[in-house]
Amino acid sequence: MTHDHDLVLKPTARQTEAALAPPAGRTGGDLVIETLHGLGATTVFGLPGQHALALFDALRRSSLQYVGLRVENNAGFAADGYGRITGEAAPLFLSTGPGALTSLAALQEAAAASAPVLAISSQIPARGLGGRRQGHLHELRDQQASFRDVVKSVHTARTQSQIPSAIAAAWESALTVPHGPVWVEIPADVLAAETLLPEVNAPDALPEELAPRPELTAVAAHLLAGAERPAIIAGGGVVRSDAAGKLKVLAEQLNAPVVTTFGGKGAFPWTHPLSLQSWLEDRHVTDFLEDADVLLVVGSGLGELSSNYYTFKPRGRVVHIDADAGKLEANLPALGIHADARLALTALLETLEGPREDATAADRVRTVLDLVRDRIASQGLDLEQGVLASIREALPAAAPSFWDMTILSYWAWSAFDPRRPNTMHSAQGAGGLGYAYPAALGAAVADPTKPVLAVSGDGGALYSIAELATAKQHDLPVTWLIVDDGGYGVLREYLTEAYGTTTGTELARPDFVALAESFGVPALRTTPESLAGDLAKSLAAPGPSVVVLPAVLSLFAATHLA
Ligand SMILES: Cc1ncc(C[n+]2csc(CCOP(=O)(O)OP(=O)(O)O)c2C)c(N)n1
Repeated sequence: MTHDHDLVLKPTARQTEAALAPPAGRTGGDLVIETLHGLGATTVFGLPGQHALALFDALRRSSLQYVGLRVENNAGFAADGYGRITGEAAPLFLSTGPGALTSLAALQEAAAASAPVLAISSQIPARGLGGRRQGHLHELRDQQASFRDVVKSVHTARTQSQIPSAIAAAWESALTVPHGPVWVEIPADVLAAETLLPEVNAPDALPEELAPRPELTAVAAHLLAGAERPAIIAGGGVVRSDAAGKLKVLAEQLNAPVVTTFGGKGAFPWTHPLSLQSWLEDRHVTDFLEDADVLLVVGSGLGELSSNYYTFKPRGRVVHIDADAGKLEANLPALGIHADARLALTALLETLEGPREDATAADRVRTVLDLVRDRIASQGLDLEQGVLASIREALPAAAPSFWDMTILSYWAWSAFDPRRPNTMHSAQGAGGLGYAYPAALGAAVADPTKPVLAVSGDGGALYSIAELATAKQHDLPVTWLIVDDGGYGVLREYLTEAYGTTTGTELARPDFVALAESFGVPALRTTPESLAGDLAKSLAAPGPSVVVLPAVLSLFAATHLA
């Protein structure tokens, strides 16, 4: 059935005039750029290659800002950081074969964290597609196959006329909830050939809304209204759908305590009387959640880290809202509601009638948090808590922070107050090392008015050390805190715990301060005592900086192993 009365199909006079007289010297690369521009992109991340020359050459003719990184994996992380901060699809230009494949780990994180990244890669010339082994440089038998398991959707443009549609479809896919990375590939000859096609004008891409089914929210609202001890687990979906405000109103109306997952940091105010913060790796919190008679899980898949390593066994009814249908009931039987967190919370607020009174909720929350605090205090980990407190003191409330797979981050997941929604990010989705610094650079590109903090260990820092050059080239206001403990500290702990000794974890390192300075990036060595002041100064200074903290930090004891 068509609804052609709804559409204006006749080109305007200006569209016709422009279409009949396109500028000369355009290529397939220009069609890509014009489509991206028409879709609203302003910034492109990437790294050029021989097959992608026309793509990069077309950038020169456009108003799009280009930020080149030094390794494709880092470019992917930068696009992820940009996508998380802006909520817009972040274009990532890659070349065929090795260039494309080097981005895979970053795209895995974007997929796990639902970050909208639009990867556009070159491909061998079209006549070689389909597995013909013509022996092109960078040739893979089936390049797409390497990405299909990682990204949300794969799109190919075999001809120039397919370029606008392929990119618009990919854009739509990246921005339909759950957001995620998508993959477009275009053969080198299609990109390079001069085009006779008119300039791409107003391409359409309308991400789909995912509203909850009313019969399900009716049941969910009924359960919550009648609960005696309701509780809420809020995940990254709440932050991504910009629903922290709705969640706060709902929690207050229900008098329901809220715990935020590591991906959902900032979804609920840390110091709110109903806030259980994010102490998910603590048995006291797990016990509290298990005791809820109705548990609302919103925007979290209740995976390993959100379920205290799958030890969490709720006894009440579970209402599970998630935009990813594959995650509904993947871990627990529940009333599953396949929906965007914001729309589902809105539906619940519209359905619930009046507040649920509960004079004890805030007291029960305080009791649990006291138990958690006492347990941590008994472990003699003052250094770690002091370092986290210094970072919180130095970091402005609105400034984003990006955390690598390092011991201090595992502390921060549970213990750091992010102050605002969508300010604290890590690679907790896929767990790929080297995320923090390039993602922080992407965030600084997205909003250069705020300082950004990246936190890495010495091991993770070496994954992205080359990006000091990118930070310098674009004068990005990122302060990089490197905690140098002489090796892969967390694996040193794990190996020693499991086998009594450690192997492969001790690392020779550069002098990070001298190295940063050689890139033209100001750097200093600090101590736990001077950290707060040194960080605050570095964050307040314009442009990039590095702060190195030599320290051996320990993890807190995990209760799921007890
Ligand atoms: C790409 C990738 N490779 C390997 C790992 C395994 N891994 C997790 S943490 C870690 C060590 C991190 O060391 P460092 O950055 O120095 O931080 P620390 O543990 O010392 O605090 C490694 C190798 C990983 N998560 N990702």
